[in-house]
Amino acid sequence: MSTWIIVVAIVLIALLVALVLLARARSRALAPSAPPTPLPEVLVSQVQARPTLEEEPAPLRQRLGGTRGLFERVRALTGEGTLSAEQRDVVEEVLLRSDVGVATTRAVLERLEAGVPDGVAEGVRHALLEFLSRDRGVRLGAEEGRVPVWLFVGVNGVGKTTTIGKLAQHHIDEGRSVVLAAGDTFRAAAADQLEQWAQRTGADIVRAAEGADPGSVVHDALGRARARGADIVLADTAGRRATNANLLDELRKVRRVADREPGQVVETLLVLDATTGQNALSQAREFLDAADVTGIVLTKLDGTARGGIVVAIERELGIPVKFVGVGERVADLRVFEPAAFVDSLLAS
Ligand SMILES: Nc1nc2c(ncn2[C@@H]2O[C@H](COP(=O)(O)OP(=O)(O)O)[C@@H](O)[C@H]2O)c(=O)[nH]1
Ligand SMILES: [Mg+2]
Repeated sequence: MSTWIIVVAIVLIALLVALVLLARARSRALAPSAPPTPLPEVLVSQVQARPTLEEEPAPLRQRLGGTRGLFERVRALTGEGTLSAEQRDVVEEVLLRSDVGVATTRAVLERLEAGVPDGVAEGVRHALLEFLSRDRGVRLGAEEGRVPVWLFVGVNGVGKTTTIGKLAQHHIDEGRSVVLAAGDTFRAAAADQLEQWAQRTGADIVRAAEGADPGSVVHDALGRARARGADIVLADTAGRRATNANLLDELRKVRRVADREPGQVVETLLVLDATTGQNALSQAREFLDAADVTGIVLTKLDGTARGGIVVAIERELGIPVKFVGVGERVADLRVFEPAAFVDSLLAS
């Protein structure tokens, strides 16, 4: 008897559920269908920028998406021969907005005014390449019996430590043994960050307690490198001090130690953050006097940077950009290649 009651109850409940579902389906069918909501732009760009898991280098034009977007109006200019007034205005506005800077923009326009036989975009491409024609090879070897040192300088937060970590991986991939010198002793966290890179890449590291003399860290790193027959020392430095004069003095001292036997500074790389635009230029000028800079590393060209700053820096400072950072992964540190860079902005 009770079994029957349960069976009837289940059947009734099932009927009830079916009725409710039917009613909901009908009301949905009758309701006017809402127009599909477009994805907000910001979400789209985040999804596109999401790093993939593999370390395959993404095409440069994709990493430089922001700057490429700015150059769209130049790429769209048609016609050849002479530059019209409207075309001139477009080129001027785009170059200025992309941080090429006033002086360099003027120089590009002068060249275009002489004629654009292959079209405006091609003319701009040529002019920019002309300003990026320095020798940008890096030195890996030192004198007999000395250990080559790459010294990294730049203000706090520009990407020095990250760049060192990425470069350590590149050197190791090419078969060189690397010693990292944690010369930013301003905060313990700076050495911790470098130590993480050492663990990740298999590089050796020399570090000291917070507040220790950065010169002695570099000195010890050189001793270690020589004892172990390491191929290169990558030396981190602090990007802040109580006053700027202090910082530059300290850099001079660190440099002297790094350049004394058994060490030899073969590259002093000034790291600049591309997103700071024209500010990066004035920062650079301060460091140039103090540090004998042999090359620039321009980081954060992905994101909101306006990549024309590469051209401004190289033309106005006369120092070659040797590496660019286009993201946070190891594969995002690239040897700077002007043709690939300019093509990624101007080729259709
Ligand atoms: N998007 C992006 N972020 C970067 C790049 N290089 C460095 N960063 C980030 O910039 C921040 C500061 O870097 P860090 O190496 O600590 O700067 P440091 O103070 O000069 O040593 C970190 O969050 C890095 O991940 C780059 O090329 N692109
Ligand atoms: Mg650092």
